[in-house]
Amino acid sequence: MSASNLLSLKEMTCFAARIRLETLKCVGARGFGHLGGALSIIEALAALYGGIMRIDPLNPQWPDRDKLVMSKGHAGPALYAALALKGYFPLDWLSTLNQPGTRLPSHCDRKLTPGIDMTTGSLGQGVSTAIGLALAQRMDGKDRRTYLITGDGELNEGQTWEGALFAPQHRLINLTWLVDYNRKQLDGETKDILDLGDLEAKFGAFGWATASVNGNDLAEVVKALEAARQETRKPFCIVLNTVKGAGVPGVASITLNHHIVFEGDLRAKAIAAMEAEIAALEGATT
Ligand SMILES: Cc1ncc(C[n+]2csc(CCOP(=O)(O)OP(=O)(O)O)c2C)c(N)n1
Repeated sequence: MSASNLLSLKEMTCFAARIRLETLKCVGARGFGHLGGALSIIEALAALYGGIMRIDPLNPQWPDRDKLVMSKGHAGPALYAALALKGYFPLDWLSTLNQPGTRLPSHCDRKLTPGIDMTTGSLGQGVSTAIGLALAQRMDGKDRRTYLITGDGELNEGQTWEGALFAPQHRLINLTWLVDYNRKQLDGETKDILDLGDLEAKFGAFGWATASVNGNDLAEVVKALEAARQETRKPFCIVLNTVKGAGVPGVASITLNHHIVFEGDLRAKAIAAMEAEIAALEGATT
């Protein structure tokens, strides 16, 4: 898929809603999971898999593909939902999340799941591996990009700042780093644990080209990703200002919604609301 295959905003909005619904069903099938931080990055995934990334779902190992490192590997269910909807594997795999024998573990594993480019879960390490992939693409003379998604709490890891220094020095213009600035981490608010302050200014000072957008607004996310693709001098960091639990009020309103029990009324209402939203969206587009 190339940039010319970019979905329209309406199509992408439906795609995002479908990713959100399948994420809810996926975590819902297990009854618990990392739902808050999966929901906050749905728009980023809808944009990336809605035409920004050059990929071929029928050939997940295509050597000329763009790559994604989901460094916040606990958000695997959202990525699995996007991959299943793109046809990398059957949708019914989603109901096997984190169960014995599954191809979909709670954290991303590139040896188990078609379409997963890097194994992640130990926070911070995805920054280094994404830099390695971007460097390798350049050394191979490929005009390809690597996309990296980290959390904001993940930036507590010193390793991330080593990567933030390395990429601009080595002019990794094919690397785009999306920071999910949902302002919460596992056990509280990021500002109370290690305050990141003005992240865009920090990355700018490290030598990155930057954008700071509403990360749950598809149009803004797409615009920033297109700007990243046009950038010719610096790696690009997009600060996604998001809501942990975005798009699902029952989850967003839970103060500590990093890893939650998702069953009963909460699950039923969330899934019904998403199904109604999709029916309305699809009704409006036909
Ligand atoms: C090195 C490491 N330390 C601790 C953890 C446990 N852990 C998993 S998720 C998480 C919080 C991450 O917060 P953030 O990056 O903000 O993720 P988000 O809120 O976007 O889900 C922690 C501490 C881990 N996976 N890896």
